Amino acid sequence: MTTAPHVTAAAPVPAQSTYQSRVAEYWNIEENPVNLELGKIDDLYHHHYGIGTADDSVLDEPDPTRRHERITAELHRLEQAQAELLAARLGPLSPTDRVFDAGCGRGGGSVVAHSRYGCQADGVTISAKQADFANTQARKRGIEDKVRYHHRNMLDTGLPTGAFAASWNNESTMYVELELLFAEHARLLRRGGRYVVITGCYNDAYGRASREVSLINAHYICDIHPRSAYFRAMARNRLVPVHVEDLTEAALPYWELRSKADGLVTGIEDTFLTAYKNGSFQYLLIAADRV
Ligand code: GPP
Ligand code: MG
Repeated sequence: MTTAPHVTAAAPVPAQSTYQSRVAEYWNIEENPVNLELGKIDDLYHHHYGIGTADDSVLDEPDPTRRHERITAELHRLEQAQAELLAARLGPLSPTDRVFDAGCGRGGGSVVAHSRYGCQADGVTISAKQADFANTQARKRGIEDKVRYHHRNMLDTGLPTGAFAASWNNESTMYVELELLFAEHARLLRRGGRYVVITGCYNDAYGRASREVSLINAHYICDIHPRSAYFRAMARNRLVPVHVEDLTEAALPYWELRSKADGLVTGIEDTFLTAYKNGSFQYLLIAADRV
């Protein structure tokens, strides 16, 4: 007697969900002057906001061209301060250490970490355009052997297990499920490694997501998590917070200045200011140890 071979066709699994493809599309065509003009000042291209006291005298500059240059430089200085604050929490690190930049954008954060510690960095972005841009920048700096960018999904990086001394998300967690994200960070980090996130989260004490939080979600095609979700998902993935800092107050001067920066505004500025001021939205840094 013969039996028919039992063939079970595996259900096709998309490498990237429709949502992820839409997000990639956004970043593949994104060319906001607020990102490109700030970045080209010193070839450090950031996709996050700024913190700290702003020098408002730039607004009083009488010459229009000079005024625009000074506002651009001041916004960049505040964004750079944010990147340095995050990088300072990653260490101590040595040149033999590897770090992982989840949602690396045009690459500025990895360059900041490498410049500070001499460490090797791997950045991952879902946008092929951003990965190409960032690798071109690394080549221009002559650090392409130390700082590499990959067009990959931060939830499934293919990078080696336990190989990283530190990792971070700088304003990129709102694009992914936190449980999946932190499982990947916990896999990549060595025991005792450091994870740092800076993020906008909605405030559980306010209630649910406010109108402003929903507008921010629609603007960037993201899904801002509540503050509680971070701590729950970290606890379930071997990430133990060692430092938590509310940066909401420190974020206001950047948004006040950006809202007056003709030619750089994107239209989301007043929404951020309202969301921070009405208490529905918080700008948070969490540093955690991988145990
Ligand atoms: C800024 O990137 C960050 C995001 C798009 C993620 C959303 C962040 C939250 C805190 C909700 P960007 O620098 O590309 O934005 P923009 O073009 O507005 O400067
Ligand atoms: Mg920006």
